[in-house]
Amino acid sequence: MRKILLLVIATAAAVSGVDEWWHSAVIYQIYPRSFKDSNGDGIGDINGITSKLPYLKDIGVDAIWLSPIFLSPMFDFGYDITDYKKIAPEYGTMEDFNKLMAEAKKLGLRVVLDYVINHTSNDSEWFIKSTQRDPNYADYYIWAHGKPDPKNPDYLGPPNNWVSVFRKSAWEYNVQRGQYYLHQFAVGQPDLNFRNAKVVEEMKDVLRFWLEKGVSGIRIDAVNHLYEVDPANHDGHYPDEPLSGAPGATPEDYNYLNHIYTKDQNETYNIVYDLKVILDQYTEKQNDSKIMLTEAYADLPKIMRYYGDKNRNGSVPFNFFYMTELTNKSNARDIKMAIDKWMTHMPAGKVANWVNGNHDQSRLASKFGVDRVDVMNMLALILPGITITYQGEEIGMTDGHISWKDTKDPQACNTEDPVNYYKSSRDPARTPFHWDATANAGFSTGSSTWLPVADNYQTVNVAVEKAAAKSHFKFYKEVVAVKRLPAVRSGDLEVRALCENVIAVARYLPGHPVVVGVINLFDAEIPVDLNSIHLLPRDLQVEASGAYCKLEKGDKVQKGKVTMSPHCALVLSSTQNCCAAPK
Ligand SMILES: *[C@@H]1O[C@H](CO)[C@@H](O)[C@H](O)[C@H]1NC(C)=O
Ligand SMILES: *[C@@H]1O[C@H](CO)[C@@H](O)[C@H](O)[C@H]1NC(C)=O
Ligand SMILES: *[C@@H]1O[C@H](CO)[C@@H](O)[C@H](O)[C@H]1NC(C)=O
Ligand SMILES: *[C@@H]1O[C@H](CO)[C@@H](O)[C@H](O)[C@H]1NC(C)=O
Ligand SMILES: *[C@@H]1O[C@H](CO)[C@@H](O)[C@H](O)[C@H]1NC(C)=O
Ligand SMILES: CC(=O)N[C@H]1CO[C@H](CO)[C@@H](O)[C@@H]1O
Repeated sequence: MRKILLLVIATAAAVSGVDEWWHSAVIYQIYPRSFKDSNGDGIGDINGITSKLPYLKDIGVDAIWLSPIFLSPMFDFGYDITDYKKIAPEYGTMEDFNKLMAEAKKLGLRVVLDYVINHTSNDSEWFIKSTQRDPNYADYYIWAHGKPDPKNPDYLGPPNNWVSVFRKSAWEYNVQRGQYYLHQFAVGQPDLNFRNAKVVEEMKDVLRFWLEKGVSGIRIDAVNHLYEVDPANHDGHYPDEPLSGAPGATPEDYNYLNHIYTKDQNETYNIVYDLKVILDQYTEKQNDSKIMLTEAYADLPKIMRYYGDKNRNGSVPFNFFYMTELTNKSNARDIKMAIDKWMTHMPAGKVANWVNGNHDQSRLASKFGVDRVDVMNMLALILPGITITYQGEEIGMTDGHISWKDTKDPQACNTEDPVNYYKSSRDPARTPFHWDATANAGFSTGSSTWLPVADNYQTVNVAVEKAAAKSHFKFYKEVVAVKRLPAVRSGDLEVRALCENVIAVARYLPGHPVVVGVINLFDAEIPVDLNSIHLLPRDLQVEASGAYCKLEKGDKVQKGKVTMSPHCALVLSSTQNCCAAPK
């Protein structure tokens, strides 16, 4: 029997005296523009966040991660930064930020910031000086000469065929400098040149600036877009990318090309390790373990390299496999495979993480269906490591419907297509948070909000779900409490697809109760027999009961028959400690 325990998922051992808080943590992503508006201008802000910290403390989250709050013209809502050390006025002031930090500290909440180094805004002082060829800034960005157009030799076209993530050429001509600059995203977001050591130093300085303010880590945006191919290896030119052959793609579409020169370059990993050294220095200096999260949509072996190895500490790369591999139709086997995939590829001793959504993706309740809100929240919380929750997932917020007229996302506006724009739009996942059933969902006292509030706010909101006997919110909070139990914090993992529609996730730690999460994906009741989970003791009690379960918290059941209501997600714990020999 002890064999199962050898299939140990090693959780990183505690080092030094520092509390490695993030090795089992709930990190809550706040999209500041849509969380809480404190001054009635229809736009969320820092003081709004501060006012809601007690809500987050009450749920039991460990840290908040803030999407960008820095000075920006907001062509891409803060992912285009003018000055990395200033706060966007529509979000507040540095004083407001300091107040947020102080309040968070008082409540024992940590703060993680977005660190958007793929590019600056084009109104950044660095960029303006670069267009003027100021010797200190001339090489801060990726500049290249145009290529004569074969049909019109007087016209210098873009240097090569590269396409922006937001469609069309990734190159924009700058008249002042007489050259093209690279922008992998919007025109107003020139890419920084990370082959320039001064740029790297500059960005390290930004990191130290925020660490000095006491933040507990960073999330690096689009990290795999940081480096482009080194032109020194291509006769001083940036070579064309090969065609992908994607059906239906036109030369203006990002998926028209195979991005071998603009993504996933080897230098990317080293910069991640280098930045982690700075975080580790502050871990020691402030006796507060600093986390680095990295975002990269890439294949699994590439993603795992961000974790680092024996010689270099790395980051926690976001696990997007739930979002990319699972749908509302996935069965128990599909879910088990998605979990196993991450756990088996992750290097030993590293910390796993589970992501159900973010500001770039359809919301959990829309992607997986409202029926599966408890299922996906429970999985993210009960599996080992870090739970990332995007604001609203805890109450099952769905995507809002945003008309073409109200559309704000540049990725959608750039389609210039009033019919199909919604396929590219990230606005539906960014609508304001639902606090209660009052006007603007309690998000703002203003006459309008930057994006319209989703129309189901009167039934899906914090106030209603807090008052209800059972709700997604109540279940979420119960499972956060379960995450603190020793077996869930640091125990071993066993995942079972018991049949097409039932999945069980057991967590064991010798000397402690076993915790098992059980899920019924089906729309009918299923009597579940957990006897095949041998190390699970016979007598169990309900620790957390999803919105659709008949069983209540505190109910006693035996492992041979657990009656699972349709779409029920349930957490049980054993009344005996692990791991007595099975009878
Ligand atoms: C650092 O923090 C840990 C955990 O919070 C505490 O136990 C330890 O005493 C602290 N060490 C120092 C040097 O302050
Ligand atoms: C920045 O780019 C935007 C278009 O995205 C343009 O309207 C604006 O004039 C540019 N600003 C500068 C300083 O180049
Ligand atoms: C990138 O690194 C990998 C793994 O170390 C290596 O196999 C590969 O050849 C490198 N690629 C380039 C273009 O240097
Ligand atoms: C990695 O991080 C740990 C914990 O902060 C630290 O003790 C260790 O020295 C670091 N390792 C390296 C190679 O920097
Ligand atoms: C699943 O999602 C698809 C695509 O979003 C949708 O058309 C379908 O109705 C959903 N099915 C269920 C059972 O929710
Ligand atoms: C993956 C990704 O797109 N990351 C960010 C890099 O910058 C763009 C443009 O500013 C952001 O929208 C992305 O979120």
